[in-house]
Amino acid sequence: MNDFVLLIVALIAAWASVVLSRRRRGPGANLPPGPRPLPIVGNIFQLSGEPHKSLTELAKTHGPLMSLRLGTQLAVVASSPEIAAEILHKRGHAFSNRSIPDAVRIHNFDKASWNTMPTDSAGWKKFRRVGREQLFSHQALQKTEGQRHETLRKLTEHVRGFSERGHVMNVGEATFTTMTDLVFSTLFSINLSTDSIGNKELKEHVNGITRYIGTPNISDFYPILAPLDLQGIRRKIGYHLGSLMGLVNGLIEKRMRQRMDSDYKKMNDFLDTLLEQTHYEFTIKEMINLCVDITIAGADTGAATTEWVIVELLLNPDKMAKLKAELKSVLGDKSIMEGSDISKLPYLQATINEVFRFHPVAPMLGPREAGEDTQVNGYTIPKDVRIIVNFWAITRDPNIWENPESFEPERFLGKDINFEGQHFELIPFSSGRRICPGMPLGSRMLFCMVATLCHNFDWEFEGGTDTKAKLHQREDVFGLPLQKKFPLRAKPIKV
Ligand code: HEM
Ligand SMILES: *[C@@H]1O[C@H](CO)[C@@H](O)[C@H](O)[C@H]1NC(C)=O
Ligand SMILES: *[C@@H]1O[C@H](CO)[C@@H](O)[C@H](O)[C@H]1NC(C)=O
Ligand SMILES: CC(=O)N[C@H]1CO[C@H](CO)[C@@H](O)[C@@H]1O
Repeated sequence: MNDFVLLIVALIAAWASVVLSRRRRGPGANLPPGPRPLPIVGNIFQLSGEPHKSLTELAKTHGPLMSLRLGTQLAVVASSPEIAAEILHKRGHAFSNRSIPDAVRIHNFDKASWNTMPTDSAGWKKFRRVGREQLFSHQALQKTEGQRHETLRKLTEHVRGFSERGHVMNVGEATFTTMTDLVFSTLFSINLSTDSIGNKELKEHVNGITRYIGTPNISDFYPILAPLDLQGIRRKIGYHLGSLMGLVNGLIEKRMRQRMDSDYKKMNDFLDTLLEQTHYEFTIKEMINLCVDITIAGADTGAATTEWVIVELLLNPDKMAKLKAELKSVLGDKSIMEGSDISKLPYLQATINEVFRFHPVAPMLGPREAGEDTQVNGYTIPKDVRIIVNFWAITRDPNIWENPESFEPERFLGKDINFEGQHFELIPFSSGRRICPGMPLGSRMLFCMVATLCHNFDWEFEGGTDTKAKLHQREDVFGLPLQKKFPLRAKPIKV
């Protein structure tokens, strides 16, 4: 963070800090322990540009439930499976609202977005219901199997092009295109061709939004300064969000015009379902937000996870060989995997579990807020406090995982652990009321993308087996999702 800006901010905010901290930390407050806050700035300087890692370090000293002061804001951080279960599950109701980053308070998006509405609002319940019924249920997923097959076929064609030319490719870009293609074909029956300009634009907007949303920032630490938008984050997000909303709005309007034609042939996709208005009754604004929400939440997360899987398999050729052997024996000549194959592929499942542990794309899940004063582990968490479940700390805890710093899919073989939210040592999609609704679709697509890329191609890092090429492969950049610092560039070789 820019120290100069922070200094100015600190001075302006001084009075607020004093007033608020008197009110919040009054006598009788029984807050969880935590690092001593400095006057005014609190513990901000103890967070680096990689807050998930700094918080993991702090928890080693202060324990799995600690409190921090970030500017004038109080935050409570959970860093163990037991405390995560208390917060997400046992006392889930009290902690189910989002703490909304200042950055998304724009275009009124936060008022009607799936990701930010309170769980007891009619809007959130409606979004949740339409998602469950039309996109993520077993039945809905069966209906869209063909679309996934088609996007995977396009991915294979795209990669084959590179292999035939002997070219290196950017793997994350291809997986991102595949995920957005899937989202757009499922929602709007639209074909994004693998290299069209529209897709570049889309990626720019989605990345522009996700890169800034996850980052803690001054406006969040000092809400009274938020209107000033000192770092310009809200403006940047606003531009990208506005563009994405405009794009989706255009698609909806076009469809509405088409539907007025007497010879309109029903598409029977998600958008048609929304427009039928039979039992959901969405406003146009809600439809736009819903589709934008799904695009933002769905495309990057799945794409980044797939990229991490390929990176780890390239760094661990023996694991890649094991996976390829399993794929060969189960899929044989079939080049594109289907959802129903997943259960026959235990090593693939173990590999994906290990990547969810080793490279969780949402290392601190989604930020929450305490709805009322709540007792957790003998401490009182006051109303309105920001709640962070630091899943990253859980993934790196040697008391839970043997050799947490090494990539070992084998640790999951024969173990009854899955990522669906019942095992709190592995919660990449979170758990409880607000668990990622896209998990059934996201995980299925992830399995199929990884299998398709590994079954049909051998891969080589750009620069070959040179160790320098491998050196920085595991470095990440904080954001939502947690992305690779240097994009994976690798050469596919058709098998
Ligand atoms: C590997 C893929 C994915 C991962 C790891 C992931 C993870 C997460 C996490 C950790 C949350 C926050 C939950 C919480 O607050 O506790 C979340 C929320 C959400 N995800 Fe996902 N997600 C993935 C894919 C998807 C996909 C494919 C979709 C949709 C097509 C999706 C839609 C959403 C939505 C709408 C929310 C907001 C839910 C709410 O606030 O109520 N996600 N996801
Ligand atoms: C998308 O393109 C494929 C061929 O690449 C075609 O078979 C399919 O019908 C197209 N879908 C739509 C909705 O245009
Ligand atoms: C969530 O937020 C809404 C609206 O601000 C509020 O009415 C509700 O009490 C909150 N619920 C919880 C559990 O925090
Ligand atoms: C802690 C912090 O200041 N995070 C980010 C705030 O936003 C800027 C971009 O505007 C980032 O560069 C900072 O890392």
